Amino acid sequence: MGAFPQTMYFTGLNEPVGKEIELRGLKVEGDLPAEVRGSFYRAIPDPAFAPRFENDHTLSGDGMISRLSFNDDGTADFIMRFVETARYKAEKAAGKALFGKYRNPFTDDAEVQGVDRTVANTTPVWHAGRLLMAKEDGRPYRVNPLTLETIGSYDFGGALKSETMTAHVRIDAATGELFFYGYEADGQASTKVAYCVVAPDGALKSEQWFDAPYCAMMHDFTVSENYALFPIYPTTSDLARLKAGGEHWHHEPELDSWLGVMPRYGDVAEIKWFKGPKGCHSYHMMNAWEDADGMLHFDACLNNTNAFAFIREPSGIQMGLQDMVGALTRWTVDPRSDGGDVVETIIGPPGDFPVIAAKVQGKPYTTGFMLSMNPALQGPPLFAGPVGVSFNILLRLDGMDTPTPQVTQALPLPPMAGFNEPVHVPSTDPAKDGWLVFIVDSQIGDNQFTHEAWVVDAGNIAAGAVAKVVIPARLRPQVHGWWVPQAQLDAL
Ligand code: V55
Ligand code: FE
Repeated sequence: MGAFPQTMYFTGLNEPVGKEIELRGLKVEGDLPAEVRGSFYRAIPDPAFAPRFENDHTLSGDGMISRLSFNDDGTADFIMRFVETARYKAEKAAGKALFGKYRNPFTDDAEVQGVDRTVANTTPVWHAGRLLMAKEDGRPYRVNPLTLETIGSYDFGGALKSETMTAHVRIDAATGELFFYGYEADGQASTKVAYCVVAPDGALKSEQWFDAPYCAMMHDFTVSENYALFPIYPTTSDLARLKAGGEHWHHEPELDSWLGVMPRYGDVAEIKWFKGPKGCHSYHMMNAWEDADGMLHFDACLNNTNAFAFIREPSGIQMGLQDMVGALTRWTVDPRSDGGDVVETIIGPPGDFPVIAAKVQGKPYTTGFMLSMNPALQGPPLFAGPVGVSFNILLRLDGMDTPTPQVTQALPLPPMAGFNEPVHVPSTDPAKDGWLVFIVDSQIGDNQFTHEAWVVDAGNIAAGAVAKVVIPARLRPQVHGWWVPQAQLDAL
């Protein structure tokens, strides 16, 4: 077996681990709130085999899924398994990597041509009693939520036509419907986007295809009470480049961004395109919502370029992390108009991994949470993840339904420590804000790390963890997570 490249993507906390884990009866320190009963699932890319290309990076890693569950006896269990994708199984049988570059099938070994090459590494999605490990370049894999055994590639019982499903779905808590899309829906570098609505029972109710203005990395989208909103940022793909063995994505600073808006139960022919600034990019949106005047607000963690160096560099963009400018940014449009330009307002700090309570998805909302960098940190940050440095402060924002949201609370970490994306756990008391659960990684020595699950009161994040579970195993950085209440697991 070859060695992993000694780049930032495979060293330090990013060093591949490749171990499946089963830890039972872990001690829960502190006071675990009674309503934090359920399972916290996480998606972790972790390549089982050294890549065939030196410039490989985090996003190609085989999907691992972990489950932290809180037990009746006051202990916790932590299990983690590979998602046994067709790609993982083929490489395991060969004892080496067979697939080539990130999202470039033209660089694969001839023997795996036509084999599903998705790695199911981005988000554990829970809907209608099914747990899906999603990655935007393919269809999701269904996983047993109790054992984490892989059931197989999932296509909604044969109903889904799209070859892809996003890792960023939206669920309307009031209707129980799942909204998602798949881009490059019929192949590499295609402009075809499939927009899908799934009934609360898991049946695919509708799938409609439309053309994006160009083939863009459509990582996330939003749904408001009445509209579906599709952002297009100029990180683009090109079939000729792929065939020549190039990178899937280049960022194009001179290209316009767009926001496509359509009635969420409407026809894709009704999409109106609103123009945004050139060259910007966002991975994640906090929410979209309609105000009393019918204006539509789209709140995203926006940057002046793509946050990933492995996308900027092949694009010829000479920009370091220090040149990146970002902010929680609101695009406002009138969905009754025929298009035009978005109205852009900066409403919060730079950062990413926005989190809201499931019940305010798509609705006017007061509170959001996000991760950011602490400008007052007294020492080095933790170097890890696809950007190279971990977020080290958790922020709470209030007044999200006003033109001037404010950061009202913060939880900073010490130097050499970083957050993974929190999940929100609702409170049974509607007057309370619920809880945030997440893993904190800390570097304690040369290539030595600790990993702790923290439970924090969403109404008082500055107080820090009310309960903690030390995970006695080496963990790689997570991408996204999901919280599933115990009652929904008991109902299986
Ligand atoms: C992201 C992650 C991906 C991916 C594309 O975080 C974008 C953004 C873990 O995989 O394939
Ligand atoms: Fe994401």
